[in-house]
Amino acid sequence: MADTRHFTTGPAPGERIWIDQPGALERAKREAPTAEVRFHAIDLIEKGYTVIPGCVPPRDREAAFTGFRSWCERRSEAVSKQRAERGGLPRIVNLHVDVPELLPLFSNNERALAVQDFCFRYRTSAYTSLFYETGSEQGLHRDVPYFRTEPENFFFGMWVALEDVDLDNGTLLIVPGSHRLQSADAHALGAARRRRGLDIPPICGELWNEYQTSVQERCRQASLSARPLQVSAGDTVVWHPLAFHGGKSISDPGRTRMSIVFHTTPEGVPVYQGDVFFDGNAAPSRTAPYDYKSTSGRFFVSYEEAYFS
Ligand SMILES: O=C(O)CCC(=O)C(=O)O
Ligand SMILES: [Fe+2]
Repeated sequence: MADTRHFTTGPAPGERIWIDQPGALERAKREAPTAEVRFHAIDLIEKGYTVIPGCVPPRDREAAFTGFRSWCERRSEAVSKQRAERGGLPRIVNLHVDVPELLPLFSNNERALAVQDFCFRYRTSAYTSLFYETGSEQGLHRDVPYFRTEPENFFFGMWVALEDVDLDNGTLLIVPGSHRLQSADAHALGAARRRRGLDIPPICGELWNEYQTSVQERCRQASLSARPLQVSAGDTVVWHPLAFHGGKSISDPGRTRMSIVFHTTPEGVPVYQGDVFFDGNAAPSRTAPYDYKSTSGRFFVSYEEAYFS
């Protein structure tokens, strides 16, 4: 079922996602196909994220748990080793390629897809996923240095709660309005590193920290702070590519926070990392080199297998 596609539709070079352009609110009100899509598009434009309640029915969540558990059983040695060494199961990258029961959380999540299709103005595909047994407990950040699409800012975080999330089991944290803040100039950060004789690798802790610290500082100046998102199993959160977000630490160590986040793009949009994001001279191709597969009429990038990260 591998389908190496080169999509001929998709954003043009230099195109900006319409929800970031002047007049976006009016356009959302005018053009949204349904009241629900209008509501969530306005949320994304104004707050930089939206919570879509009750998107995934219990049977899809149960199938996801069963698929996850049997994947763990098939790899019981590796799983036990990870749990022992890391003090818990680390996040799993692209588990959806090994566990087909996870795919409907993306492809049948029609209400969340309708919002993204409308906000992209293109059909939504899945680029990667992260499966969490416990919360990420990750500091506040923007995803853009890891997901530098061409053209820029054509992705969403599509995060599905597989169980209820409250203040004790590691909610998502999001800073409302942070998607509209300036940051340090990423190309200037990269150029400063080059002047010190260093290269710009795809993943660079130093540039990442400099960039995220600059966003944190802008949030402080604008008096914007992080909000914990308490959600119910089956809810889906969609965030803007520039939303500043992270994961709260789990205060009840006995609990889990099962969730999966898909990073979505319009079909055929390539995704680069820091070597393009921080390099003003990079000239990325606008053609995605990936093999896509399809399920229920939706494309997702296919990978060899899932891995711990
Ligand atoms: O699930 C979380 O806690 C955060 C995940 C995240 O930051 C991401 O997928 O970009
Ligand atoms: Fe993130």
